[in-house]
Amino acid sequence: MKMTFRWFGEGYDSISLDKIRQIPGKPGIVSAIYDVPVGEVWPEEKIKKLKETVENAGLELEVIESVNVHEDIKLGLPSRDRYIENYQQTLRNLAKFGIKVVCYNFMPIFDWTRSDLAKVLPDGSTALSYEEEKVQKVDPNRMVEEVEANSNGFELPGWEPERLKTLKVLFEQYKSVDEEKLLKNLGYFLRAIIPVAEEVDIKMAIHPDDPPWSIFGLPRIVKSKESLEKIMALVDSPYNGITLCSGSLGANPDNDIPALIRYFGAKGRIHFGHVRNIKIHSLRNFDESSHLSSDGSLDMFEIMKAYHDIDFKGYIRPDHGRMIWGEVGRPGYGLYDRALGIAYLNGLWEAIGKMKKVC
Ligand code: DNO
Ligand code: MN
Repeated sequence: MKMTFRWFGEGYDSISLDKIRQIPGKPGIVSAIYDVPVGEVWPEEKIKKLKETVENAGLELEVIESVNVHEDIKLGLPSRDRYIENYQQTLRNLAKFGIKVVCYNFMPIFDWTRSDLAKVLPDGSTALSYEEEKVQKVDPNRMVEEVEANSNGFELPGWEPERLKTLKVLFEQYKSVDEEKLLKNLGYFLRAIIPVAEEVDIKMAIHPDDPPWSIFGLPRIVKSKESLEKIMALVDSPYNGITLCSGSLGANPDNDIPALIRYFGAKGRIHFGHVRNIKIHSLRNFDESSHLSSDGSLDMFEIMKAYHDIDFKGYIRPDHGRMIWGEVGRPGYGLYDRALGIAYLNGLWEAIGKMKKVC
């Protein structure tokens, strides 16, 4: 297992690499390029600069999260071929700089969705939270305004103003795309992308839908064991893999996270693990909690044990964290709680390994 930490890049993240380097175990960096419009090729010079910035700080960059997929690809429009070619070229460019894993998602229009970006928890910390009633009642356009107003001036991944400007048109276009069609469009994309990924040795890792059920009437196809199985079957190659996000999939209690890790891990299909906890209050209502098992609904020991048992050699990162100790920053991506998450996950990992030697 290689522990990592998401960093949004110079000018996009208030946390410096110097601080990340001081987290116990010195995690690797997971990052992306944000000033290239979705669908365009990531130029070599920009990738080189990112790589050098990370390495000059004494850290490693082997994982990209995310190379976003243009909506025309998800919608299956004729223009998709041009964007797919660009995506192939981006992979080739990334490979030249030692990138090993590319995370992406196939969620229509929105990346993750929450009803509250700063819900005050009983201990005074704030966290991202999801209440089904609030989300389903809201007009998605209003939601965009609220996200912008509450994001502390940061541009949140998946909520880029650029993309959101065209919201109405997008909703109209998705009227003719059901889950079956969306899966077909993913298949079309993967059949073009995976051969390139194989050629340049980059593992593709799809991130589950967050939350893992339909919102705003949009189709969702990455939400359960069955749906992941279908996606894996679209192109039968280890390069067609998964970012197993415990907090996303785990929001549906029917998804048994340790079992999913064992199942897809044994097939060599998990390349990236997002390990975070959530507290489920009732069906489709949850808060993001600290990573600690007893603070949430997921058993982090069982999750880390499953990774240990499959001898996981891929990358892991704490996912979102709460805002604690007065930190102000990008919702979900503060330094302190994620660093605590790393210390805890590393602690579990060490204990699991040492217990195995004793027994
Ligand atoms: C949610 C987060 C997401 C993720 C993207 C990946 O659990 O990890 O923001 O980064 O959806 O494309
Ligand atoms: Mn995640």
